[in-house]
Amino acid sequence: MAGLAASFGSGAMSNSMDDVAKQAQAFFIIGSNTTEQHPVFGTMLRQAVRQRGAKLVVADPRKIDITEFATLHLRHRPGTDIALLNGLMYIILEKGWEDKSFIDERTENFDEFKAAVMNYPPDVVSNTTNIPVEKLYEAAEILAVNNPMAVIWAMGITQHIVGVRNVMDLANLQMLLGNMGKPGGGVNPLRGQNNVQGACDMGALPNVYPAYQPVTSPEVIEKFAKAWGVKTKDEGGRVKDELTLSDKVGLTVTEMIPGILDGRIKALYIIGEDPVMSDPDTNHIRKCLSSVDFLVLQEIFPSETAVYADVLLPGASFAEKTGTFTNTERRVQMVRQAIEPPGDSKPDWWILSELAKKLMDRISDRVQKDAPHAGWEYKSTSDIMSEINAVTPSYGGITHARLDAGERLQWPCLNAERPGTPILHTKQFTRGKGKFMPIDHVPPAERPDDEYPMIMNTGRVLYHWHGGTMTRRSEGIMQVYGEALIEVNPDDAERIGLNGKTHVRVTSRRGSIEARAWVTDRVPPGMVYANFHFPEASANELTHASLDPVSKIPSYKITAVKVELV
Ligand SMILES: Nc1nc2c(c(=O)[nH]1)N[C@H]1C(S)=C(S)[C@@H](COP(=O)(O)OP(=O)(O)OC[C@H]3O[C@@H](n4cnc5c(=O)[nH]c(N)nc54)[C@H](O)[C@@H]3O)O[C@H]1N2
Ligand SMILES: Nc1nc2c(c(=O)[nH]1)N[C@H]1C(S)=C(S)[C@@H](COP(=O)(O)OP(=O)(O)OC[C@H]3O[C@@H](n4cnc5c(=O)[nH]c(N)nc54)[C@H](O)[C@@H]3O)O[C@H]1N2
Ligand SMILES: [Mo]
Repeated sequence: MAGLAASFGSGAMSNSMDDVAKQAQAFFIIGSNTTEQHPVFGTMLRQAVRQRGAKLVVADPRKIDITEFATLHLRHRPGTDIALLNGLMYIILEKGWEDKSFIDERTENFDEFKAAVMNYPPDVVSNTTNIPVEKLYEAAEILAVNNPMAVIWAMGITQHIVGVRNVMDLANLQMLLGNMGKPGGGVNPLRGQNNVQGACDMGALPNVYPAYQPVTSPEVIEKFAKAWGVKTKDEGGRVKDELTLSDKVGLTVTEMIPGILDGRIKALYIIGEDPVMSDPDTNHIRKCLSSVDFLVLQEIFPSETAVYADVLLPGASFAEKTGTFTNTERRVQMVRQAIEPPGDSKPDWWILSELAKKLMDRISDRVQKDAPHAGWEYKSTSDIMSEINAVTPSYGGITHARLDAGERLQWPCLNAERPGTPILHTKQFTRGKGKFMPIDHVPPAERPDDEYPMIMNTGRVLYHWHGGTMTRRSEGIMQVYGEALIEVNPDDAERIGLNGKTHVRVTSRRGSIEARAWVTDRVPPGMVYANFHFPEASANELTHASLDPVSKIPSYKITAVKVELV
């Protein structure tokens, strides 16, 4: 079933927030600052712990707010999640806590996986992770005997050179314990941007069309060529390459921008991203953006990136347009226009269609105008939804009319008669049997040394949103959190002589920032934590563009730095 193709690949939650919060006997939150970054779900989880006694294990180097509710907090070294997980699975196997019938009936490759895990006995793991052996046993027991147990993660797991391996190892854990395909269990990555799930579902990825249909597949190319009226054969019936849709896998953002300096990218069209704030190694980004021949930026506010744009296109904000967002649990939700867009600004889909039509004029000889979805002639977003229904199997039955009537739909929803799918993999995995993967620990790309002896971890705070283009415009928010703060452990504060002084300078191999220190044991000794909400002290001046080889996500969470008094 093509619609199910997006299991681990697309990174949607296998379960729903509701069933996880109401039915899990235990939660394993690993690398998610849930109460600050997903406050609604965070509240549901806190209630589950307080009101019905669900157990909670948090694995996070920082003492984030949710650890106050935790049965157990594992404060491991950043970048050692695989060692930690393998260590927990070693203990689960040693104690015979694995779900033998699930493993037999629903999975394969168990023996190879087990052999890899056997290299992670508790004492070795304790050394790598800095977690005492007793705590490893305690955690393994909580996670294994409380069934079902839901795994929940976010960027603390994925933003590493081993991001994909981390996720695979979490899938191993859930298969080992038989926690897949049932309410209260599952693998639950919390997606970040309000519609990042929808963007991925619609093929805003370099390798797939909507619903994760590969751009390299001849049948898929044929299907979309037919829908869009792209002639794949010339008059003589010969297949002509330049007439077909491309079967080449494109570049990720983290490849495009450096690609400018290699001459691979000549022009950029950026919609709703602020790479000067959000991409790693800002100096390098500035250099790339200064060298690109032509840059179009579609934004709702002037951003740090706007300085580099040749053309600015004013987009309308979420409150000024109608359409759908798809959230982290694959639920498609209507967003209705509440106010008129100011000035000349227009909804992003409208700008994009007008641009596309102008480009289409130049290739009109290659387009069959009577094809069902040729020509970008949308009058509203419900026209776009009709096209989505036709070419995107998992969204086949998700229409504006059904959503308007109050139906709550989670994909896959193959047709108008079906109700949607709250839980994936109930009977089998997308590929049939779930495959255990042997995964080994790999040290981070950058490690502390004599010159840069500390680690900088980065992320967000409750009050701000990424580059802060939106939240720094809100007076109330600025009153509560009006400048970048760098979390510094009290031991380190004393060592660098912060006593009475307020500001620190944090320097990496790529840059330096100065900001006020927040002396707190939220961070362990040897680690500082910085955000990227303020241009005058953005963590990304310091980060590096080491990427996960598969997902190409930057390793934002581990940068070697030195910390000094200003
Ligand atoms: N208020 C607010 N909410 C947001 C956002 C925002 O900007 N502001 N952004 C949204 C977006 S796009 C996203 S992607 C999400 C991000 O949501 P999160 O991923 O929850 O946010 P981060 O701040 O990146 O924090 C990740 C957590 O991982 C921990 N961590 C760091 N290194 C490691 C490690 O090596 N191993 C483990 N296990 N943990 C580690 C950090 O201490 C932190 O608690 O938030 C979304 N929600
Ligand atoms: N150091 C470090 N860096 C990180 C991360 C980290 O944890 N650490 N996290 C990374 C992650 S997970 C993410 S998601 C990125 C986020 O990085 P970005 O996506 O670059 O940041 P945002 O601020 O969410 O959005 C960019 C712009 O979109 C504009 N915008 C808002 N709504 C609309 C709209 O409707 N239409 C248009 N056209 N524009 C709009 C906003 O004004 C904003 O300037 O940052 C990444 N960078
Ligand atoms: Mo994100």
